[in-house]
Amino acid sequence: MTVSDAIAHILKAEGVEYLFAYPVNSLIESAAKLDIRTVIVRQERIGLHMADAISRLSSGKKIGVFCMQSGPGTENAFGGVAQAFGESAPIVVIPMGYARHLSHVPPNFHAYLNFQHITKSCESLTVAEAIPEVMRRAFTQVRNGRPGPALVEIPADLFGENVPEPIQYTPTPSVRIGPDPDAVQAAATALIEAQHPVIYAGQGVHYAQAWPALKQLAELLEAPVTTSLGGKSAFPENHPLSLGSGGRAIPQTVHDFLQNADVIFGIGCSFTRTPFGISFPKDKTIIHATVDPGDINKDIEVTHAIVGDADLILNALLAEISDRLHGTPRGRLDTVTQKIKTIKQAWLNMWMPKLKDTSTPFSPYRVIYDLMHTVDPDNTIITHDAGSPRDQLSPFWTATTPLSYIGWGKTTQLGYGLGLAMGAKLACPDKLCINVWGDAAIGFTGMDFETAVREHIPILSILFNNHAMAIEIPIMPISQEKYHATDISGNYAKMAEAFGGYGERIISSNDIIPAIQRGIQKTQDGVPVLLEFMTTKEIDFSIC
Ligand SMILES: Cc1ncc(C[n+]2csc(CCOP(=O)(O)OP(=O)(O)O)c2C)c(N)n1
Ligand SMILES: [Mg+2]
Repeated sequence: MTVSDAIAHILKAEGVEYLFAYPVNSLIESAAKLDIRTVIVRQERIGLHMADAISRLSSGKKIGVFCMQSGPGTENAFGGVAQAFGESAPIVVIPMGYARHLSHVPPNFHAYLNFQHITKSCESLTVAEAIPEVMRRAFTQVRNGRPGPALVEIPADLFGENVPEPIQYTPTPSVRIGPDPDAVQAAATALIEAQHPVIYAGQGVHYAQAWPALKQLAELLEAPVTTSLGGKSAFPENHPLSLGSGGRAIPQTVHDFLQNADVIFGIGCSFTRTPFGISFPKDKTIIHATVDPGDINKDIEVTHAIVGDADLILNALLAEISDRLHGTPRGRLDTVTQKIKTIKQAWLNMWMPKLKDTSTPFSPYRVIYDLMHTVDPDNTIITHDAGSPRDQLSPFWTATTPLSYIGWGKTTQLGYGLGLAMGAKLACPDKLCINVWGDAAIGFTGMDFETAVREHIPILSILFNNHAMAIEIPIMPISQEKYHATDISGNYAKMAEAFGGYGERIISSNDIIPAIQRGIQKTQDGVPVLLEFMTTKEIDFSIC
């Protein structure tokens, strides 16, 4: 069996259903032989983003895989791998390398050398018979500990070489790390003694599928819960204890409760300092629970640290705290939830003029509000893009069920959302999968709307077209005045139609809801939809 066929067999054994790819890479043919569905994209980034969504939406149980050619294909994939690394997404990337006699000859691009800093593991195959162990190492890395991309480069001359049969390959395990009992005791004491605890959940809760345990602990402690963008939807945002999520823009509730907190309990999070996440107030008792010891004291000084799987940690804390409280909450619920309700209502009232804007062009906030009240949130998966659409969507979107929101922002590549929505639709065909983006973002990856059409991936794409990079206007006044540096243009509804999808341009606020309803119907008929909303150059964000 050739190396290429052996890899396909290993992918099959690992439960891989899709191979996202861009030619040339002989794995494409080998995968198709074994009925692994190949999805050919229009540029490498999108294939990586789709693979990323497959992994995220299965909590890392199904691994997204992408392959591409040597040289340009591998060079062009850099952004997608870097984004997956930034977001700790567990994907396997299989570039073809130059033939071994050329691998180290300049200026040939060597994946092994160049992807070291944006992968969890990075290896180049040197002899054919090593392929089972090389793949075993890669899959073990993506399935265990902190997730991240694993890269296996296959030099072009090795793809066709023979691997001794039978191939010895056992699918790799996923092992949960349990917490130190002493650390659990200390954290339980701090949480019970806290007068104003706040729980901050990261995407580790999604990967551990620790949603029920998180809810139980919050209810037992009667503690409000916020999340990172990556953790958004880990806790139902329609729950009376939900504060909403934290990104660059945050609901007032997140700000006020964190300022007044005495103890902040971060679960399944890295506490990474980023402009696209919460800035935590100083002088708080911090309990940091993470799967990666490398996170501890990285950005924020912690009082108590617990290392392990989020579900095991939460269950250990639940057992301990429940024991100490004799299984019953202490009667704080009404006070806490009433305070959340009051702050939330005042904040929403302040934003209502924008959320219900009737002007022409209308505010993007109006589209978000109408979208949220038109879709069935429990059966929707939504993602933002970089820039204003993220900061407009994330504070106001109420994510009700786990993994119904794909949040990101450790790095913020314009155009990431489209591939995520497409991958989400493949992973969850019965859900309405939406990406919300601006006209700058579509400039990066919009061509892959054609992939959605060709591959029958009926997503709902919501575009805010304001013919500008509005968010940059305040910081580029001279270049804008002299050379129109923040102006951009395009008719993207026509583009969607030209690709064979459904496109509609919406100019009046009265047409927003009917257009969304038409769009949803089209997706149910199997047609990808792009709704192009002509919006204001809105740059007011909920930055508290
Ligand atoms: C690949 C990449 N390059 C540059 C940026 C910086 N950036 C963030 S948002 C933005 C402009 C966003 O414009 P648009 O999507 O049209 O939203 P608007 O502000 O107009 O609502 C830019 C240039 C980025 N996030 N990603
Ligand atoms: Mg714009």
